[in-house]
Amino acid sequence: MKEGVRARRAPCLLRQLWIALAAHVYWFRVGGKNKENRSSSTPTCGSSTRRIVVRSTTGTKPGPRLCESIGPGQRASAIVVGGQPGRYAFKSVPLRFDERQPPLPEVDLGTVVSDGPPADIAAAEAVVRSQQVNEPLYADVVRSSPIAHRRTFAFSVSPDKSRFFINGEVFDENRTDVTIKLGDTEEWTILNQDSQYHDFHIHQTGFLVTEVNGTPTRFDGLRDTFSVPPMKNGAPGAAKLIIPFTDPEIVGRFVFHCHVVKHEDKGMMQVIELRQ
Ligand SMILES: [Cu+2]
Repeated sequence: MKEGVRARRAPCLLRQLWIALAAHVYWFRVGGKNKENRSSSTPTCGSSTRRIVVRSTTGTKPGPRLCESIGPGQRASAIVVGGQPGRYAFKSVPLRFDERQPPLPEVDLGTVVSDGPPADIAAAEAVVRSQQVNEPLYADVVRSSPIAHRRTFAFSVSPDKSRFFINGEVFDENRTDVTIKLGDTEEWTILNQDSQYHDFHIHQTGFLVTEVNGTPTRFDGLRDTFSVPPMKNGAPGAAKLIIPFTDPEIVGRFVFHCHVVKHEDKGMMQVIELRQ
């Protein structure tokens, strides 16, 4: 397998059958170790926002797709049921990263080899279902928390692309951009006023994505990075987040920024101060 892609048989970790191809169970973890948004010809997993696809290369028809956008710094895990014994391509699918540029082409990420005795999928699923915890999901606790403040942050770029802004400002480590009280849960709207994806990333806490371009999402986990879609037809891309600033250990100054290194280095970063 190439960098950033691992697969192993993991029937006990089965949570959801995303793809039912045949008799083998695999656990896929895909992530961007490299935070650069490199050119499309760079065959590094997660080097830019991708869609990940698992497709049969031994059958006559393409297999179903696992659709998850993976931006710089993002990770995704999925359980899939593998195919008949054989070799399977693991690759990204073309993605228009920048509305003003042609789509990034498909990139080979690795090869999955399926062989050995079939896993007992029904038994694996039964084990997982028996492990359910009878407590509210933390994501649901966050989702239902009262919102102390609502804020909007617009991500934009100068015409010559030399400066990358959040709310019209470039990063200044001596400036505090946002002051927050410990214990508050806030709703942030991230607007992308540029033609390319920007990857919102915050230090010290996860966040829930509740809406993308006005459409509610029901992903039941917290993230630390999310690719905010680009501006289209004059309308900015938009992601709505709920962020719990509730952990006493994170009191102090920290940052949020675009996870594309070239963008954060050119100013797309701000300072939060979380106070007691
Ligand atoms: Cu960016």
